[in-house]
Amino acid sequence: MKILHTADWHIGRHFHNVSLLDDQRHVLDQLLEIIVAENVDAVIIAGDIYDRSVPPAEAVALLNDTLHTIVDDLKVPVIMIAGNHDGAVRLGFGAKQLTKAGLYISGPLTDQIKPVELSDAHGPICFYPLPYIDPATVRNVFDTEVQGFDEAMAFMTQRIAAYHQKHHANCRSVVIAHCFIAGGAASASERPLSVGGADQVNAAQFEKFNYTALGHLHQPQYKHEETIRYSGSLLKYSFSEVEKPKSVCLVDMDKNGDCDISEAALNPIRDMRVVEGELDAILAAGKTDAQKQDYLLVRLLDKHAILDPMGKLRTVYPNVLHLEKANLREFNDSSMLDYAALKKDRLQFFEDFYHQVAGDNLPEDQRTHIAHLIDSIEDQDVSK
Ligand SMILES: [Mn+2]
Repeated sequence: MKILHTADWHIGRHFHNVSLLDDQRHVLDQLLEIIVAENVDAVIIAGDIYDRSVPPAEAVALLNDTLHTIVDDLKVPVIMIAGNHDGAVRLGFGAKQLTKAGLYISGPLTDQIKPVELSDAHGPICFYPLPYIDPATVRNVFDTEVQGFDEAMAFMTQRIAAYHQKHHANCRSVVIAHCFIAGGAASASERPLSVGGADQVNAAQFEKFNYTALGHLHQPQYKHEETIRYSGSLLKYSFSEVEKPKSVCLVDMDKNGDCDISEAALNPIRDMRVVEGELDAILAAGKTDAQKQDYLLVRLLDKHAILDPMGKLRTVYPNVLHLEKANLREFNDSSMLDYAALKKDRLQFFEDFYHQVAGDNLPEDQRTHIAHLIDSIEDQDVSK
């Protein structure tokens, strides 16, 4: 069976106040092409379908169209779970009815463990969809005393493994979960599940399953074993991800449950990039840049003040979203109050200020000029 594993669509997300809906539609069209080209038998979406628990209407419409094409037109079943961004109850609307059509939605956690069974020529594969859970939810639903995310997930995976052993011991198994695997590489675009690393769960608890389709971490990666895997998000959702292209996982499972795994790239209309340099050089290079529409973070290295740098950059790069002045960043990093500095005179204060902003010493001619200026101001003060 060939399974397409994807996650973290975050449909409806905004980035620096720009809607990413067109970008999301573009890569979802590619995802549809991959399903056809690769003869995919089943699609897994491992949580964070929407970006918010109450998604905007256009986001609902885009998901509706996409699922309709996959399930109804292409006749490929979809199994999806609620992530920490989704409103589990809302996502699960109509779930029981939709199973008849081949759409399996796991909304809120229930005490029923019931796999989705899909078959290929070698027999059935049991898919166990587990929505995003926190320890309090597991305590409430199962009347147990689990503490922490790792214990809560271990409780669930042990229950699933025991159920599978009892009812489907000869079937292959896939678990779908939304969690932070300990040691995984995070990006700046995941919302923390709890503070201080207490949200991390051990990867080894998933080794009893033939494949584990994970969501939450936005970089494609695997932990512990190649079959315990994050597909990564649909798009780059932060400037921390500029170097990491996005993809979906294609999992070809054989009759023994062994998996041959590959990645299919997702190519956005607008990439996300960081551009660094002096304003004039950036503007000149931008004129021949084939990717002018990309979402940019610009890091300006100019030492002098510039009037309306954002306006100037946007004449060439319309989607500059964030601007940093590298020299001003140093200033911010070393802004601890230094009591010795308070004893300096006005000229020394200005020299320090110049050094922080320009990253260089005040030239002698300008120093003389400023000294005269300060003198004349101080003379006026005295005359009052
Ligand atoms: Mn996410």
